[in-house]
Amino acid sequence: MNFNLPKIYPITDVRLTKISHAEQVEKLIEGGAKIVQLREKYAAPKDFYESAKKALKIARRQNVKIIINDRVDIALVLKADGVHLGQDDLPPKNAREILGEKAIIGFSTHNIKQAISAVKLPINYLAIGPVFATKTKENPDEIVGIEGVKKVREAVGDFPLVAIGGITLENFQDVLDAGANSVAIISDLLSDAEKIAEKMRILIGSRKIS
Ligand code: TZP
Ligand code: MG
Repeated sequence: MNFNLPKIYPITDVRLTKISHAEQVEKLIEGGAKIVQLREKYAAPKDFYESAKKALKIARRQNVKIIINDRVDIALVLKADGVHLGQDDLPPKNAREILGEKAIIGFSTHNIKQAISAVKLPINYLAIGPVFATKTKENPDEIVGIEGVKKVREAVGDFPLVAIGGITLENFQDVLDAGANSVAIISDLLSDAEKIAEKMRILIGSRKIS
């Protein structure tokens, strides 16, 4: 279940960017993304399937991994690289049975207790968040802050850890310094569709914006 988690983990959002998942993936790859999660909370499953298929085709050409949010069925049928599941989604154990040993399975947690339980599951990484306030997620859990990331890191040893929620080009390095292997970012990276590739490059180069 070993998997090298890229430092920057972008997640798509069609409502925010007003461009397709495939176009977002294209721009993110142009900026150097090595993994992208496709997150779709509003489209019909058929439409998400169709748009994820296009995004996956682009990612495959560039050897970039695609993780599907929520939908194990879509990940399976498209042979995506994996799935990202929340506390109320299909349990990781069942997703593992469906997708097989090679699939990357990520699992969201929102506090220390959930994070400690998560390391016993057949997952490749766990996510903790929201770290900071976020407008992207409906009904977000309580923010955990930088201190929360530090505590989770201490509690889970060297288990692959993604931090999410309110992470920006300004604060992402602090979150990595607190012990996250990777930062998942939606709005600060995607809010201006014209700047996606440029921001991705800045994040990967770890340079501050001027
Ligand atoms: N899970 C916890 S916070 C969040 C999710 C999906 C939203 C992150 O979006 P943003 O815009 O980077 O705060
Ligand atoms: Mg979910």
